[in-house]
Amino acid sequence: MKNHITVSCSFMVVFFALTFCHGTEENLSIDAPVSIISGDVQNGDLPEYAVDGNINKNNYLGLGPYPCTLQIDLGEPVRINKIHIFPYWDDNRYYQYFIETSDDGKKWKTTVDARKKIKPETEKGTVYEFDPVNTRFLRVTFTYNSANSSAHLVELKVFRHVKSK
Ligand SMILES: [Ca+2]
Repeated sequence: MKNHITVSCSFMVVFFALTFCHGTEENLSIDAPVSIISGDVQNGDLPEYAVDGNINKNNYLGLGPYPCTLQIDLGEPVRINKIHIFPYWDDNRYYQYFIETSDDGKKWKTTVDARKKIKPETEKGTVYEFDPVNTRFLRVTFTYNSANSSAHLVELKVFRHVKSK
């Protein structure tokens, strides 16, 4: 019993330590509204699968044909400097895409440009860090898929810029 309590307490300490240390890693896009700008959502898929926090190969937004664009609304302008994207992965498949940001939904800035990427996707996704930008909206445009004519986005995470001390 004592060992059980000790183990439980250890887990709690680790849990709080991780929570505290990763407090800057708040995922701003989770459950944010997703709208489709161009392309058709594949049967059985839902736009919200792209931001539901579930990073599972069977939980993605299928959209096509490329080029196709989806938009995420963070609700208010926020300063961000990191995006973690998880396109679908298998074998040597890769996607090409770019991500635009906008604080007003009118003027757009290309913040991530992966239109020449040929590195295969993996379950780890791809992290992009960049100079902080103020944005409320993000648009992800897929321009190519090496496996077929559609885009498949398992998850996209957006992180707030936190000033270093
Ligand atoms: Ca998902």
